[in-house]
Amino acid sequence: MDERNTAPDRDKQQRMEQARRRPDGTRLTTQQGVRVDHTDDSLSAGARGPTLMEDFHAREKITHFDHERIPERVVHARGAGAYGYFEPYRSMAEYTTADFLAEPGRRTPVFVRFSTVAGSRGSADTVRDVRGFATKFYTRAGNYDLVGNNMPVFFIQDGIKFPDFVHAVKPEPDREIPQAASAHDTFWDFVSLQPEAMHTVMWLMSDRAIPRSYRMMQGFGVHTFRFVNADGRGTFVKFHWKPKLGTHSLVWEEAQTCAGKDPDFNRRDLWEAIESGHFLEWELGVQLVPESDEFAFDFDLLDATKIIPEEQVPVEPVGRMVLDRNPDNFFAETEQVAFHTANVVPGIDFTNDPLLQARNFSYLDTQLIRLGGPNFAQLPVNRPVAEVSTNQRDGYGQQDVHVGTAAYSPNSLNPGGCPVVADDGAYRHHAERVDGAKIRARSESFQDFYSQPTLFWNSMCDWEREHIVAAFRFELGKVEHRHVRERTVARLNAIDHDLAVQVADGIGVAPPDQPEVPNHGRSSPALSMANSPRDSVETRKIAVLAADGIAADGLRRVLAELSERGAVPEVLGVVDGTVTSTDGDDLPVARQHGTVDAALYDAVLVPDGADAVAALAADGAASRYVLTAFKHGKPVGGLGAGADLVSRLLGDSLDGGDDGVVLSDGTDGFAERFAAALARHRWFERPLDQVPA
Ligand code: HDE
Repeated sequence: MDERNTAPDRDKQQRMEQARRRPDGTRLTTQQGVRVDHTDDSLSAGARGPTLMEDFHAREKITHFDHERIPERVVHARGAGAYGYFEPYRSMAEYTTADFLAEPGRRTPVFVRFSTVAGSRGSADTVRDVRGFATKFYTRAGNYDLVGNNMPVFFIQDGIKFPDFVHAVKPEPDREIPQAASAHDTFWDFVSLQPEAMHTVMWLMSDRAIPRSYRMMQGFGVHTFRFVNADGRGTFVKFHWKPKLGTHSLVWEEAQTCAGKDPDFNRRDLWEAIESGHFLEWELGVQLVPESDEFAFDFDLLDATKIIPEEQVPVEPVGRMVLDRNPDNFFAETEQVAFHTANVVPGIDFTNDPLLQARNFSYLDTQLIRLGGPNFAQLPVNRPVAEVSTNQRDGYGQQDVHVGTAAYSPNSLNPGGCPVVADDGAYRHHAERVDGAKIRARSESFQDFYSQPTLFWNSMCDWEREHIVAAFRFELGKVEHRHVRERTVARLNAIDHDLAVQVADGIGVAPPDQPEVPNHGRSSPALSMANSPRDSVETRKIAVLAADGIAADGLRRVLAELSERGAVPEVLGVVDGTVTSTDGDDLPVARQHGTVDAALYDAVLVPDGADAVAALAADGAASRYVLTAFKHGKPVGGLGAGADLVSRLLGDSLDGGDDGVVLSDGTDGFAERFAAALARHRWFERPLDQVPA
């Protein structure tokens, strides 16, 4: 292997290794390294007497415990992270001096944290919310943080509105209800009064807000950033992460079931994928806009509530990111990782986007309280692989022992006057010319709030629209104040009349008579998840229903073939343990089906075996697997007697034919057909209302 390509990666993990503490072969000690032989009873004056102050072991143990918690993140409290690397396909030197983008194939270590936004640290993963997608690149020129989301736009245009927005979406302050949900009055009150929010609200009501997996969601830098090349030439840039497995989501009913049956659904999926060697992969792409085109669009590049449609400026592939290592300790790494939009490296600069400018203040500020002082950059997960040499000293939790007398610049007392202020490789701010009167006002160029929400709506396919309307009805149906429902419908009418009427009909509000403005009719196919790649079964989970009397022989071959293609079948028993097989060789059960749910799987398969199928047919919960999987658009498979049961359960729903329901008498060719169905992800075209589940 090319040493040059792996060295920085090895560096980060080697450095982490110095911090890792393993229990292997150790003896229990105090923090001072004094060995302890008894940790079950306090030191006391007699067996029934008072505990003694001098019990330093008990005091240290309890004191440390008392201080174990730190404040959770004020937003994005719930998250999960992983390490990996980024490698460019090509050099971007024409546009940027960014060292980590300079050389094809050169790996830069990364740590990524995915998160929800509104919920507390212990909230469920599958709530309707934006997902954070924050990447720390440990580059040789310093840490670069790309702190993005899974949606390309944001609710507000100016960071000064962020506290208002977050207060509106967080649980209502008198009763602290609801947890991790936007379906309540204060959220809808705020966004309907703040029409700049409507574009992101459309994304939030779409299935993008309930990703199937972190591995199957896009990431966006959201703001327009700036590349700067060696000649000092700037180029506007928008960052995109495209998942190798395509962009796929749950449906709302499943998301709600997951929140109860497995609140850690996305976190577990991330962990298990890496542990099983199914590493996560995204392609980094950029939309590049020359500075001369700054005003070439009918929106402002500095407005974070706008996208640049991909059909207008294509996304150019730059490189790929692979996540291949789980953290060793959630708190030390995932909780203490500190991202900051102002962590930039030479070649990457900001724009005057007023949302970004506020973020450049907020992230450093928030870490000071969250991580308890100014030395959090020394924590193992945050330490750069680049050399660090500052004149900053002392502070809580200082880890470094700075040698020498002069902690200032310039000095002549340290050897060579170090640390010297050097030109080579230094960060240089782009010399953008700025001139203006001090005013507190929103730019005129930020005032079009509706064209892009309309573009988004127009770009959705039928089932995406149905899901959006259902989401609005659910959320607004939870809003107590009628005038808030009505005002929201009025806002929707400025996006699309049909959308407004459909939502109004579902929430008991009078539908608007006529459109507020005609729909402009433009669309952007890249926005529809229906156009995302659907060609892989990798890590797709199949619930295989089992009971005594299963025909395991053919089934084993089918499951082996599906596993070879990368799918993950799991045998769910009516009872746990093993099920007896018609071939006499018992089949191990992964778990009892009541401990999980069809919502946690991508497909359901009912195997052959008359006795087994009779037992499944008599078990209402097992039948529900077939019915709800079908209702949620998933592939359903049946072999032999299992195929008969599926036909019976789905009855009339199958009349028009359904390629997502794969039924077969024998096992020949079954795995291939089932895999093709699985790769497509969902059949949302099904007439779902007729399904009795
Ligand atoms: Fe954040 N945001 N944000 N945000 N944000 C935080 O920083 C903030 C915004 C995003 O996994 C906080 O360390 C302001 C946009 C992610 O650790 C805080 C504004 C985008 C994460 C903060 C925004 C994001 C955060 C809370 C408006 C997408 C999680 C804890 C000006 C581009 C990072 C922390 C992680 C976290 C402030 C808007 C993404 C308080 C003031 C837009 C992914 O600093």
